[in-house]
Amino acid sequence: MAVEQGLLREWEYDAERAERVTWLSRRGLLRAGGAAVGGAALLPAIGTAPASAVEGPIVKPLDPALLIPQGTNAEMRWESMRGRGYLTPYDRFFVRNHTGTPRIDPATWRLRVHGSGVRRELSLSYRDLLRLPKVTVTKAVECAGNARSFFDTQQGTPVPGTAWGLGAIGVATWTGVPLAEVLDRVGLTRAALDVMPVGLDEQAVRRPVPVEKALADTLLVTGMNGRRLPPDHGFPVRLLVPGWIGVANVKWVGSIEVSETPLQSPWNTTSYRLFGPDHPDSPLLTTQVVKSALELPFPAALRPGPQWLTGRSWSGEGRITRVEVSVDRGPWRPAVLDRLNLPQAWRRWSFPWNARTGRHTIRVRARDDRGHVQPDTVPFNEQGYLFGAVVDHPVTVG
Ligand SMILES: Nc1nc2c(c(=O)[nH]1)N[C@H]1C(S)=C(S)[C@@H](COP(=O)(O)O)O[C@H]1N2
Ligand SMILES: [Mo]
Repeated sequence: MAVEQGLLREWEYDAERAERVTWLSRRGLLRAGGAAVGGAALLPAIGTAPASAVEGPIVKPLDPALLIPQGTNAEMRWESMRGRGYLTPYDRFFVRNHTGTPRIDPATWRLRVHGSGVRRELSLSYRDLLRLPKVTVTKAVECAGNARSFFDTQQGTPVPGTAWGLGAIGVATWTGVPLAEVLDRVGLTRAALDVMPVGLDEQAVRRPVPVEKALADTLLVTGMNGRRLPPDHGFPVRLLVPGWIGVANVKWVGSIEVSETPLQSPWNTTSYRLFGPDHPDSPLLTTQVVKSALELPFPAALRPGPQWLTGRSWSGEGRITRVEVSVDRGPWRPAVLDRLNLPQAWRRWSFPWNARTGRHTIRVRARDDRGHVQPDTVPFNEQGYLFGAVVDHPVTVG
């Protein structure tokens, strides 16, 4: 279980304490409670009986200074992260809803775990779940289509789908029950293969993860940034699949199917794969690629003179080890990296720039500890996923 052991110390290092973490790992403390819930929770599941949910638009206020409306979704404004702490505050955390946000009553909600891959079915209430051992981790959730608009504006190959800039990402502390704890209680069969959480939204958004990933570090999340998980982000319970594309992190989970045979849904067959001539095998998307963003509006306007450009870089597979900046296609120069560098989250950096009047292009490229470096272009795919190329950020100084 990947618990961030160093979380508290890293927080103390962080200057901005506004979204201070209050829920640190209580795994030890909750052990006894976890054992006690076993008996009460192991009631046979009767039918599916999902909580009835009324679905509507995004619930939280959408401050135009913090978020850009994108249909049923909202994109974080990167300039709203300048000078902020490590975490993305709730008020500007992006929202990606295929349809809308269902309002779910935790009193009637149940989580049903079933399928050919479990020895006995299980049905948990919200209270049952809260009594299981919990951990807190700091991880990014990022849409597979983040930065999709650059397929059009930078590579001249428009793609359908939400035309995100770079703001379909956020980093939060997620508090939840390791999915392994629940799968322990149902008892996996030897041949258990796929684990599919099903959302209680209109389309029942669902996408399987392999049992290995489900057992490794996947969480059933009930808390975000030290508070109860908000409706738009999946209340009462969402999945956190660290490092994987956004859609794996299914919100409003009502049931989980464990199967001995491969599971399919629209979200792993007709979408969230790479389609196109450059991808003859149509690979399934799992982990996220390396990206970087400046904490500036797009395009940006700045005053002339010496100043610090700031931004963040991230990777779905690990930690960021190098960030370089190029002005007007000049030489790549290293940025100054912040010490705090959590895997599958992001790393903040800054770059000194003496801005001269005129139009400029700022480019940022990062490298992760697996050796992945942001390329200049990415091969086309029809649905515009994983745009990890260096972005040309237009800046006017005057
Ligand atoms: N049930 C459900 N889960 C979902 C979605 C959805 O529409 N319905 N959207 C997915 C996608 S595509 C992304 S990118 C993330 C976004 O999480 P957020 O809205 O908390 O930022 O949730 C995922 N989980
Ligand atoms: Mo997404």
